[in-house]
Amino acid sequence: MAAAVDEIRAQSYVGFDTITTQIEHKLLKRGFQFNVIVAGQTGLGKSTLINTIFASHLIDSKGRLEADEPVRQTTEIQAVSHVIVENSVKLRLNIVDTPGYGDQVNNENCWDPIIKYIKDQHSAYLRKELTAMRDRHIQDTRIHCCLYFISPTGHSLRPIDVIVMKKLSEVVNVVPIIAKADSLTLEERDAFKQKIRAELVYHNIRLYPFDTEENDDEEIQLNESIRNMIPFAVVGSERNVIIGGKTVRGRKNRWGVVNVEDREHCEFVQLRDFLTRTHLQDLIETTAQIHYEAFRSKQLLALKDQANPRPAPTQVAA
Ligand SMILES: Nc1nc2c(ncn2[C@@H]2O[C@H](COP(=O)(O)OP(=O)(O)O)[C@@H](O)[C@H]2O)c(=O)[nH]1
Ligand SMILES: [Mg+2]
Repeated sequence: MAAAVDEIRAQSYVGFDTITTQIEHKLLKRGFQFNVIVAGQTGLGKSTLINTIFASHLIDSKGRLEADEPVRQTTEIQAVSHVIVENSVKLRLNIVDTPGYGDQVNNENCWDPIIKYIKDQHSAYLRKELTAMRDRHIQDTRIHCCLYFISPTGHSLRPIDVIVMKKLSEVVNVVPIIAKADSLTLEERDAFKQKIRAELVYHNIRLYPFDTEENDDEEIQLNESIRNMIPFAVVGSERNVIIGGKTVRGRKNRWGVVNVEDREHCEFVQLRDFLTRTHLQDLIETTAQIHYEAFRSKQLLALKDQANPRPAPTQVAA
């Protein structure tokens, strides 16, 4: 009996279960695109951190390689592309560095260029999507993640952080980061993290990840675990130091050495894992489904209104 069933199965096998391999093959050939932007006050270590996160991969890139090269003050929004290959998976990484803000006497609208940059990418994508002869695969420059740097004061968010994070969270996945966490003790760090989470709730700032009705229990739990982790308290360094005979990325100070990649010292590894191992795909998907979709429908509605202007309300005689 069992043999007969096997026989029927063998005869009716058409092979569509290979679809996963087919998809994989196609995706591998095309490669993946991931675009990150950094934002926050000048001097918080934004340029340093992005160089630390992808340091070992940036050998063949246009980024700054040696710590001895002069530190360039970031003066304009600047995108640098890298291609990273791991086990035949190709990742095109675009890192967008921004000048700091918040150090002028008048900080009004200092965040505008960053918001504009993000919207410009959405608008470029939409334009390509709408052309009659659109490419089969559109080059994606939409920003998938914004790392937002918070000063390690240990007290609370600055008013400008509240305003800017709120604005940013409307157009992009924002991941908050406590910069230069080596200046806080572990107790101070944990208290500050809790304080910031409470303030985000108080100010009604809704950051990535977003719960949707389609999420299953596993996804809801995963989202909850991210919310309990943010903001990531990190340390960056472009220099190597030697600890116990091993060369590591670190910072030496009067009391000892901070090993950037030691989970006991800071949350750098957690942040890197989050970005590259666990949430890469979700950040990309959320950008397309939530942020870009919102932008797109707003633009298309505006276009429709332009084409068929609504009749002006008739004046009612008094
Ligand atoms: N203590 C400490 N200093 C850092 C850290 N990251 C960067 N720095 C230093 O802070 C200064 C400003 O860094 P930079 O990356 O140019 O900041 P940006 O203006 O935000 O891009 C440099 O002297 C860095 O060496 C950190 O995690 N801890
Ligand atoms: Mg910089």
